[in-house]
Amino acid sequence: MKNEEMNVKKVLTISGSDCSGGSGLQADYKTFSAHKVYGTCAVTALVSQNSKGVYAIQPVDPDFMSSQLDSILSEMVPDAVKIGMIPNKELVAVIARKLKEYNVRNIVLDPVVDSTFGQKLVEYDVITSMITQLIPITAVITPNMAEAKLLCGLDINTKDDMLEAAAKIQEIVFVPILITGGDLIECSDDLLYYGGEVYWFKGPQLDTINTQGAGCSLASAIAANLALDQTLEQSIRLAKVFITGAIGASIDLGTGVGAVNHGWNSR
Ligand code: PXL
Repeated sequence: MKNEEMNVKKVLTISGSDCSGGSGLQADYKTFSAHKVYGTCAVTALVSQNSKGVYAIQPVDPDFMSSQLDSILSEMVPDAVKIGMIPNKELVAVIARKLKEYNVRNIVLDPVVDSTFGQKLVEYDVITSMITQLIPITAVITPNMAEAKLLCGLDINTKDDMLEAAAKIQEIVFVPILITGGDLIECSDDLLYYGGEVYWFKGPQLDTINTQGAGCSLASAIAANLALDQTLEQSIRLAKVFITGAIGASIDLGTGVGAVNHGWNSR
């Protein structure tokens, strides 16, 4: 049977490589497999890290990024795209240009800035370039509370703060905004905000530090669900269930921050 007949959905991740396997494109690929979609990847950077910290970052050359995207997109337009760490504005420009050239849709952008350990993964002007060039073509952006603060300048500690921040970000970019609430104290509810409409996706605050890859995996699960023809709201709802299970079954690597477990619901 050919792939077309089996109707395998394809999802592209444009992300950094995390050699420790917890986050970045490695987390995205595990998420894609758990959703039974076919993954492709255009690597933005090689990140040397483990459960205790980030030690070196090697961004790819913009021409190489352009070539990776041509290689993939000239042959196979994906059903959805997940974008994670983009280390510099030159790469933001290439990615935006190529996604527009190939008219790619269902783009989920996780505006990654810091690693789990608080170290910067991207240059300071990346957010501004994303706002002008990349965010306008996305189906949803998925900032955590710290990233949302960078987008709008407001301190975010509570659910009310999340609402205020989302409304402010909406004035800057008119696309759906999902602010993830993993850093809330009492719960980890996520807020979807679009055009004044508000949806809360409820989640418990789980008692673990092993959350490496949670943000990456949530965004790639949303992309996988969009590829599988779910609505945005349903894609987020399913992704929230997936990531809550994966954090609940997270893997203690024994040294620093452990990783979420993508296989939590398979045998
Ligand atoms: O979790 C954010 C993130 C995204 N992408 C890569 C990373 C990290 C965190 O360390 O290494 C490649």
